[in-house]
Amino acid sequence: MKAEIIKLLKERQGYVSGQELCCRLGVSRTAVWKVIKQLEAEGYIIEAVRNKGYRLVDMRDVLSGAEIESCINGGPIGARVVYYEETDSTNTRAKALAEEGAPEGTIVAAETQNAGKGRRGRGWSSPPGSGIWMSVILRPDLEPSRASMVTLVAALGVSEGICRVTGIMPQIKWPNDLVLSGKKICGILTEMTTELDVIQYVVVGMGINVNTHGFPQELTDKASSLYLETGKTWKRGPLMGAMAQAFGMYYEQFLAAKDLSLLKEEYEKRLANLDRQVTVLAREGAYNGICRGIDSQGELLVEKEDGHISRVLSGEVSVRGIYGYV
Ligand code: BT5
Repeated sequence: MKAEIIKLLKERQGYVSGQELCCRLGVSRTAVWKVIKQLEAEGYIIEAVRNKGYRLVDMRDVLSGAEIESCINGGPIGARVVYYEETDSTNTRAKALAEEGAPEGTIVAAETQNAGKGRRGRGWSSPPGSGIWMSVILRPDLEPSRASMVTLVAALGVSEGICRVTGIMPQIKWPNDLVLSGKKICGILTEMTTELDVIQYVVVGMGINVNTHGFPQELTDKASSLYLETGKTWKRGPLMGAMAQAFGMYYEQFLAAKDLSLLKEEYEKRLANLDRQVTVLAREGAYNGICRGIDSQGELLVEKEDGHISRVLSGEVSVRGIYGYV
């Protein structure tokens, strides 16, 4: 009910009458009034005028389950939202919920993570009040070997969601980072559980630095935030809604093709590495080449000095630009 009230207040330019809220939600005026009081305590600024009703004047950057739900506008991502003030890692929580049967599209988000995870055992800095730390449970009907492509689909969705809200389009550093001015503003961690070679679920975790004013010393050279790049603070709920919608749209296209053939062009438009020199740190040794895009399986195409194109599988290697972080 709370999410529906927030949504109605946001959609309406003017007043929403108490009567309308009661009728739409099938609850008493007192119940509506109680929710309005709760919302005010959380940071929504609501004007109440006798005989007119309630009007949302402004709001702080509130993050809550109801706020996130109110920002979801259909599509496969966000059918259910689970929110924690604090948790260890939203990926860990999402995996536990998936084991219990949580449906595809469930979003698990937290105000702060005390054990945020990066890839290969690395950590992810997730302080309160500044970022989006969220994981999405997916249950794609695909061969497990195709699941790593979901990371690229998510990167595209997050980039597009940010673009729709802020007007700036983060570039993608293949396969899992979003960058602005050569610094990382988002990282993605995809984890999968299979049984008898069938995907049980995929959890895609996204960490986005939104209103971060500063980073721990070891990150200052390579990390940035939407605030630092735009000079403005952004409300996280609408950003999450836009990301969920864009990710959902691209995810449906990915499922239809079972690969990235429909998304390759869109991905390459944002690919920070494109036509730039990259160093591939392969198991058999490092080599240099020019990035020529991705193929329909999401592999990075790297042209070696002898003109041969090698296909780099995500997870097998890491790619670093020779100059700077990108
Ligand atoms: C990633 O790993 O970039 C994946 C990060 C995924 C985080 C999300 S948050 C929601 C969900 N729940 C989780 O527990 N995780 C996911 P990787 O490519 O391994 O990068 C990790 C490295 O990025 C670290 O070793 C640091 O150097 C750097 N780093 C840590 N925190 C950062 C931050 N907030 N912003 C930018 N860089 C950061």
